[in-house]
Formats: sequence, C-alpha cells, structure tokens
Amino acid sequence: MTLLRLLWLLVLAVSCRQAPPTQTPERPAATTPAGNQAAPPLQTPPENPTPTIAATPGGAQAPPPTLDNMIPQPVSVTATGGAFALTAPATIFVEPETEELAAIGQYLADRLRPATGFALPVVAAAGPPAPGNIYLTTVGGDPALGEEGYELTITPEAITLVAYRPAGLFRGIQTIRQLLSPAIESATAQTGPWLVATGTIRDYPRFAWRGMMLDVARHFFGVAEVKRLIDLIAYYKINRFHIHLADDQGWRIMINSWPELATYGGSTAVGGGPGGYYTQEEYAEIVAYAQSRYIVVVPEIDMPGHTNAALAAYAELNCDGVAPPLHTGIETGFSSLCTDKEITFTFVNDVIREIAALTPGPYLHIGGDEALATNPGDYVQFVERAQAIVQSYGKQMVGWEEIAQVNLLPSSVAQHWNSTLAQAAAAQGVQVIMSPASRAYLDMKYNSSTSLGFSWAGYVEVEDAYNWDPATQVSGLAENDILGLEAPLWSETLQTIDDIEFMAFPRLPGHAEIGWSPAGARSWDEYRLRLAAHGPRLAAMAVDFYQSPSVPWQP
Ligand code: IFG
Repeated sequence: MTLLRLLWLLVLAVSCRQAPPTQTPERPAATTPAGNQAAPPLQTPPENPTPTIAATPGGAQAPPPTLDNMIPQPVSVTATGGAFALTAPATIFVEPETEELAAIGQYLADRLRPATGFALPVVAAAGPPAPGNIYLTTVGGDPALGEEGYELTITPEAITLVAYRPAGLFRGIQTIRQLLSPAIESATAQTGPWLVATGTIRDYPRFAWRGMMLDVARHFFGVAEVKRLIDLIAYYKINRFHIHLADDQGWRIMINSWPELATYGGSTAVGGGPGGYYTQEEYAEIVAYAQSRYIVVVPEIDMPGHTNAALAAYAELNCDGVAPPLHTGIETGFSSLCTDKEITFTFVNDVIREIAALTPGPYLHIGGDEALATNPGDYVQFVERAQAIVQSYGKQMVGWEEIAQVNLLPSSVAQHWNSTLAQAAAAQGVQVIMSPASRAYLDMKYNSSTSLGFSWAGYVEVEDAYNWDPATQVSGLAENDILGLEAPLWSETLQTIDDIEFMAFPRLPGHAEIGWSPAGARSWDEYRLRLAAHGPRLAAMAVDFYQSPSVPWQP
C-alpha cells in the first residue's frame, strides 16, 4: 500500500466520528404583540400534539422494502423485486479519492450509524467493491444527469450510486435514506433488518432553484435551530436556503462598519422579546453547514422598505435625522431608507460589501417589497443603484417582484409572491422564482383552527400547497422564464423550532416535489398516499408536523 493511500486511510479513520446532535436551545417566551389584534396568540397551538405515529421499528413487522414511497418522486424507477441487506460489516466505498467524496461518504455514514449501530467505515475504492457494500462514485457519471442528477442501482449484492457531479451523489443519498425503513432516521439504535428493495433509479431535477426561506427578523432563531432546518430541507433535495436577515422588527447580522444595526437594531423582536443576531462567524457557520449539504444560502437585506430596525439604529439614515423607536408590532409598509441622502448609499454599499464577502453563493437578495413609504420614482432609482452595487461585488441581485418596475440586469432574479409584476420581469428576460402566497407561503394557516400564522392569502391545506405548478401559476410566465420555486416562512407568529416545523411540515415536501419531479406525473390523489406512508419518517426525525386530516397517515 502506497504512503499516500496509508495517509488517505488515516485521514478517513480520523474523520470517522459522528456529528454531534444539534441541541435546540430553549427559546425565551415572548409576549403577544402589543395592541395588534391581527396577531394570533403567540403560544404553541393546542392542536399541535406530539406526532402519534411511532417510527416503524426495523423489526419483523416492518413492511417489505419498496421503491414506491419516495418524496420527491424520482424521474424513473424500475423495481426488480429483490432486496439488498445492509449489515454490520458493510463499508461505504467512494471513488475517486477526493476530500469532497470522503465528506459525502461520511455524511451518509453519519445518517445511517445511529439507528443501525454499524461502523460503516468510509474507504477509497478502486473499482466495484466486494458484495454487501455501498459504492458512491462520479467515475463514469453521465453528463446528461447534470449537476444534481444520479443513477442508483440496487442489487442483492450492492448499492451503487453514480453521479456526474458530487452534488448528485448527495441528492442520491437522500433517496437511499428513504429506501430504508423509516426507523433508519431514529437517533437511537433500532433492531433492523435494514433492507433496500432492488432496482434502478435514474433521477434529476426539473428546476434549478428549489428553495425555502426562513424569516429570522420578526423572531430570531439561533444557529442550532437553523442547522436543524437545513438538515430537514436537505432531506427533500432542496438546494436554496433564503434567510431573511433584516426587517422592521430586527437586524440579525453583524455589520462591522455599522455595528449598531445588530447590537441595537437586533435587540428585540415581534412582541418585544429579546431578539438576537448572528456574529459574522455564526453566519459563516450557517453558510458552511448549508454548503456541506449542497445548499446555496441566499441572504436578504430588505430595502428600501422594511427598514425600521436600521433607521432606529442610525438616525442619520432617516430623512429628518430622527431615529424612530424599535418596532415590535407586525404592521408593514411604513418605513423607508432616505433615498435623498448619499449616506444611505454608503450604508447600502457597506452592508452589501460585508455580506457578499461572507456569502460564497452567487445571489444577494435586496428585498424591494412593500416600499409603500418610498416615492415610486425614488424606489426605481434606489433599486437600480442597489443592483449596481450588488453587481460590483460579483453577485446577482434577487428581489421580490416589485423590482420588475426597474431596469433589471439579465443576471437579476425576481421573486413572485402576490401580484403579476413578475410578468414585467419576464418581459425583460429576467428569470422568476415562484413563491405564490396562496400556495407556497408556509406562514399561511392550514385552516381556521390553526393558531399560528396568518390567513391574508387564504387557508393553505396540504392539498392546496401541492395542487399548483410554477409554469401555470401566473399567466404569461412560461416554464423557461421560471428559475424554480421557493416556500417562504415568515415568523411574525413563530417562536420555536417546533413552530417552524409545524408550519413547514408536511407542506414543504410537496413543494420540494413540485421543484424536483416531472410535472406531468403529479396528482394529489396519488401523492397523498405516498405522503401518508412518509409520515413515520417525519416521526422518526422527531419533526413536529401537522397531521392533516386530508392525509390517511400510516402508523
Ligand atoms: N408580506 C411581507 C412579509 C411578511 C408576510 C407575512 C412579503 C414579500 C406578508 N412581504 O411577503 O414581510 O410580513 O405573511
């Protein structure tokens, strides 16, 4: 064995440790927003019981393995009727010998070790491994699979995952997880057996942008809670995490050249609670964690509206030089940066410069929504200057669809949420992300008895969240105008990771499927049965999901 190989194996052996479980810190109870009858009571909803569905133990009563119940549904699945048994001696082979593939192998091992108790060493392979093992490789990957596609072949002898690019291996690993019994997602050792149905799967995504947004401005959520959410969205092959970092009620990221934005502007939240913010190191930690799951972080600083936290922190950003009080209510549309002052653009430049330097992804979101307190002509000039600043730091500007009123660069992206302005963006040749509030807003109540969330865009039951398509949602927007879709979760009424999970699940897996799977094949009548079979996986992951009566959940 060459010295290099010995060193490689040593590196792998040392790196074979389990990722520490992410603890969700207790969140301080906040008060109900003062004087705002629109806000529902901010306590954990009574109808949000711990899921009654226990994870099916891997024991004898476990249903036979199947290739039928994956979410998102793969492009093509061919079952051959046998089973592969994952057993204690199994090894995860990766090829070629790169740190990136070793890390992907390690990720798979970390997901499978807790429930199986197997060692599952990750070893560099040279050619097909001996029977009983898992083999991850980009050698011979089909370029037609693109960045995220993969081919998964399961025989009684081996699980072989081939991709053109490493991201495809990572997406295929999520499928492998869903082919094992739900108990595989348990954090504690289960009995097994660990069977995987044999067959072949060829899979790749329909849309390039499959996103979820978390608003950490109305209520702040710490690094551990954000990492938990990132782990859950990775399981559904979501590849964009849009983090709404600043709004009227809070500024949530340290900007070294304007420190009061975070220290003062981030000191409270909706309801007057203690707020919080990410140091630049913590933001970088979130970005790196997402990146290791092939998820691009899209940071948003909402401007020129939704800026009360910044205006409260720096009086000079206000036209009259007077800083308003911090805002703990849920009203919107009342604030605006002073577009007449040059210091405003020094501020915008400094903020974008610092965040761009911390963000390896190509996108920087400048918000642009509900700028009702900004003169329309000033709005256009502001967004055009902000767009130029974003471009000067090598990023592509993203904005809510109101930015379509501005001359946009072809590299900019408009996010549809609640009007037909996205049509004007498409008319400029700009791509659109679809986030229709009436379908994709995860802060919309499921029904009138949901205590969390709002209903201004209507009630959104699980079926409503599934029964739409990005290519037909807004007239005049064709498939090739659409970059993809994203499900935003606004946090005016949310305070804990349980609240986040309750509103996001089980609707988010449906959005992930809409973004990934072929359009033609989708139907609610079929999906609801697949979702029902998926319930034990959510339970095994301890996801505090809404058990919609429209889904025949399986025990
Ligand atoms: N609209 C506002 C959000 C949030 C939301 C709550 C957008 C783009 C209502 N803007 O959605 O800040 O308050 O449902």
